[in-house]
Amino acid sequence: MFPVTRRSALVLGLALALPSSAAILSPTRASAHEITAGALIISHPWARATAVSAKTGALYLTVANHGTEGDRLLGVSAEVAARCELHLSDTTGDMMTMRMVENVEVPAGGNATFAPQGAHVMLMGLKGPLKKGASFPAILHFEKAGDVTVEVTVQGIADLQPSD
Ligand SMILES: [Cu+2]
Repeated sequence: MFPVTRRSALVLGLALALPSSAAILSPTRASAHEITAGALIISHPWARATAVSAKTGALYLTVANHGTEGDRLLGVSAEVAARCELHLSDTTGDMMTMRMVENVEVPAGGNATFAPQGAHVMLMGLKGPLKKGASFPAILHFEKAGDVTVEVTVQGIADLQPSD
């Protein structure tokens, strides 16, 4: 519990005065890096920093589906890039290849994981380098959950997992 001061009481009053529809329509922020949208919980959206001249980058996140119906990630939009593609990675020996897919399944009771060396959201035509410590918004387009805006944190260029 936070100490009840005159100031926090005022803030609380303001929050209660907001129309209740706003609370229902906007995704709930459970923590800074976990966003709930309907049956989906999106965690740790992050991207790797890029070299100054790089034209592509990669965005990673985990989508958990707590519902009883499957959903699908149909695409992603981010202003930092000309377009985003959904990519899967295949490793044969020490060769890694990427291929674009139309959508990524988020099964009921399961999840879709985008992580280095696996599936990722490819940022094509970067408008500038992604700098470590910065963040940018991205909109995830789901078949059932609709559009969900997340804030993507830029981490180190060689990081393998989200840091928070
Ligand atoms: Cu790729």
